[in-house]
Amino acid sequence: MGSESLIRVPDIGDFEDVEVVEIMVGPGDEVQVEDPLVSIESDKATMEIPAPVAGRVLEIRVSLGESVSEGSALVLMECSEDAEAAPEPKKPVPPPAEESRPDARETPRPPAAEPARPASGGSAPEAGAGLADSAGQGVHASPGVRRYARQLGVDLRETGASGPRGRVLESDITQHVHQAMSSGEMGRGGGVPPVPAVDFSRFGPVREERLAKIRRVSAQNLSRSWLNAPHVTQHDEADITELEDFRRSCKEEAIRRGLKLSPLHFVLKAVARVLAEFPDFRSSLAPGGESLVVKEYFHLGVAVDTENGLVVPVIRDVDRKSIFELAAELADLAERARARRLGPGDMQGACFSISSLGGIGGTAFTPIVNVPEVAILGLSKLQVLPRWSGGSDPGAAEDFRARAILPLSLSYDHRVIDGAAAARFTSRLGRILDRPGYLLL
Ligand code: CAO
Repeated sequence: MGSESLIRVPDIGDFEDVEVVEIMVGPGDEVQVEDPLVSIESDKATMEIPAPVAGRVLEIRVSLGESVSEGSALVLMECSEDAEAAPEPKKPVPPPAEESRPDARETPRPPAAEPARPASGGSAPEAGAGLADSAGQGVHASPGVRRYARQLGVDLRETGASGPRGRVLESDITQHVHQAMSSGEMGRGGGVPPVPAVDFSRFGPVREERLAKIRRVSAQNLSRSWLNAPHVTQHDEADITELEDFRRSCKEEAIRRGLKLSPLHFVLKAVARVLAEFPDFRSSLAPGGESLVVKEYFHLGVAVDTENGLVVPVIRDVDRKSIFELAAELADLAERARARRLGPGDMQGACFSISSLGGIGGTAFTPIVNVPEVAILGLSKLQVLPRWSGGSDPGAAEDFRARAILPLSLSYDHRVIDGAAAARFTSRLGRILDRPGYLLL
């Protein structure tokens, strides 16, 4: 086994607090000397930090969107047995004047590799990302090529890589877009008239605030989902009076376990159950749109509201976990999402998502499907409402009972799911939530 090296930000001239915009490697990746590890972006330039040694990536010590300066830890590597000693760090190379354009870029000197110090408590932060990962982590491409891909909404993992040592070139992206357009994949959304720019300062004082990276990434993903999938939302409700009684009866046990049970934890379990009966809802359209890929796993994305924007971490194998396990896992994922400590792996692999605004308010909404998933369930705030108990006289006040009603809003991709199937899905979900004992069957 080779020695360990902690790769830090090298001498990058006058730049400080520069944002990490791409992490091109992940734990386990083999890298060669000069392979790009991380891309950072200042107001003036984008810079790639290349590997100073060959070896295997052990840990990512930086998050997307994090600000770094010279000396900040980036990546822990295990050096190859035959790795050469790291080159001496060189003096800063100030960017030439013409590179102060917003799209200018430079490649700094290779960073210094230093022997890793033992961890001093606490785990290192992992890479974070927005809604869906389109960064193409682990794909080799220059910052300019990555920017070009971002502008066109192209996932680098889906393009060819005809450059030396498997690097993606600009021409690979252009070719990918041409192919997608000619196969009709990008047809929807094409020709959307741009929103005209308005000089708001003509009407009063204004100020401009830069959007957080997560918000910028999710804006792109949400637009892509909205433009590609024809959305319909099915609104329904579930009577969760019994389930609420049961939840309250579990409160002390939950506290003993250091947890808080919310209706969402039960809905997760019930959704996994309904997904088992409705395979189309856990499918994706195959490229070309000629067939469905049905997933035989029950990994569910849960939208988490953070101060930097929306992220959707994924709970795996919901069907195999207890309600307490789901509560613990969601609490951990939400905490890490808010601390920007989610890794890209935490946000991949869902077959269906849930977005709960129940803790905040509202009676219904239309969540946007996290494409290529085909459906998403929105939960609004439960209300205690009168419901007819089925007595002979619907006009009699005693035939109305106070019930805890949970509003459900299921948005779906109408290319894959019909309205009747959606109505059956929410009815079945409502029935299971209405009689939580079904979850035991
Ligand atoms: N109706 C009424 N109360 C509800 C509820 C519902 N449907 N769902 C949760 N609550 C209650 C909880 O029981 C909790 O009550 P207590 O404080 O008395 O224990 C309170 O509301 C706050 O719950 P929570 O939101 O912290 O916890 P959760 O497990 O229900 O949800 C999470 C966790 C991460 C999903 C949530 O915090 C969150 O971020 N929601 C926003 C998601 C979002 O922004 N979606 C919009 C995306 S656009 O499609």
